[in-house]
Amino acid sequence: SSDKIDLLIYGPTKPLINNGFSDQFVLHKYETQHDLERLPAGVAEKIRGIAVTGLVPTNSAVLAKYPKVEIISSFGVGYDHIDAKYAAENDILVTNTPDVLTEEVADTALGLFIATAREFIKADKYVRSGLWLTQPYPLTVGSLRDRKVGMVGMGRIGQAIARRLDASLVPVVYHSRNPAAGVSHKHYPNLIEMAKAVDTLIVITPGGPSTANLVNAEVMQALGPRGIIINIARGSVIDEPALIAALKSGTILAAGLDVFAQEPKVPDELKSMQNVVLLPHVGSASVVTRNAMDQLVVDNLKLWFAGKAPTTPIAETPIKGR
Ligand code: 8YV
Repeated sequence: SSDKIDLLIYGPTKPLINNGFSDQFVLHKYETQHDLERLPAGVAEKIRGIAVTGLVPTNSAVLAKYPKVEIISSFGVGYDHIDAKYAAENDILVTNTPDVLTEEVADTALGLFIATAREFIKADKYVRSGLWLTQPYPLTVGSLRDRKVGMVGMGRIGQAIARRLDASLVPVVYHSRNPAAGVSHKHYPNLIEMAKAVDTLIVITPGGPSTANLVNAEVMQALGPRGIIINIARGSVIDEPALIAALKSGTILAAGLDVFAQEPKVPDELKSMQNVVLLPHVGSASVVTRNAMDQLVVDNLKLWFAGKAPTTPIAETPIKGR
């Protein structure tokens, strides 16, 4: 009946989201932008909320089809796949899923850093191949013990990574546009200057146009031949062809990558390199953390339609005044 609330569930299927709503809601589920074209006539006009369940493009061309949409509840802390400016201009509230994934992503970042520096994946292959029977594994050139980390980004996840590095007695500094409140580590307004002063970059800054190719050839040159780059943010933040060239030429030593420019496509050149560790975008991908993220996507929508303030609005679309 007309008092039901029509929701578009857009993106990969998530059982906790599909099963999270009472029969007060009518769910319309579409996985891809191509699938959306099969939405029956008249439905788009009724949609009042959208759950975006993955990194599906939710640009103004998509959003313009839903004149009555009030809220977009997006899965993931990063929302570079959503046109937040369009949402703000059109009075659409956008929520994401921060906090519940912070420690998980920070765990992954530290693990990826150690695995890259200490060659865990190569060493694992060494055991399996039986080579250990012939001779011990060579000492690793990489170690956390003689490193200094420059964080590219010092938001909630960056600070959780820095805390882990503090506990590990690894010196930390950071680059971000503005100093982060309450952070005592040294701030570098200039990324090149920081890259010169450290030998490791851990990239944990939002994606999108403002950070596209932020870590470029010049930054890699400044980092130098001991350089290790860990990316747990977005593939777009690093100039990927420049990274491949820098790894090949020895401009830097190694890289640990959880994210790529054209996921799930990973350049063959990277796959054939021995000095990289490659993960399939699993920073937050445990059952416990993903369940918490799914639940937050559901809760934000339910709160809104119950006339309450959703928990985690993005900065561009504050709750105040709604
Ligand atoms: C998800 C992420 O893999 O939170 C993010 O920003 O990148 C990950 O947690 C992503 O949202 C895709 O589902």
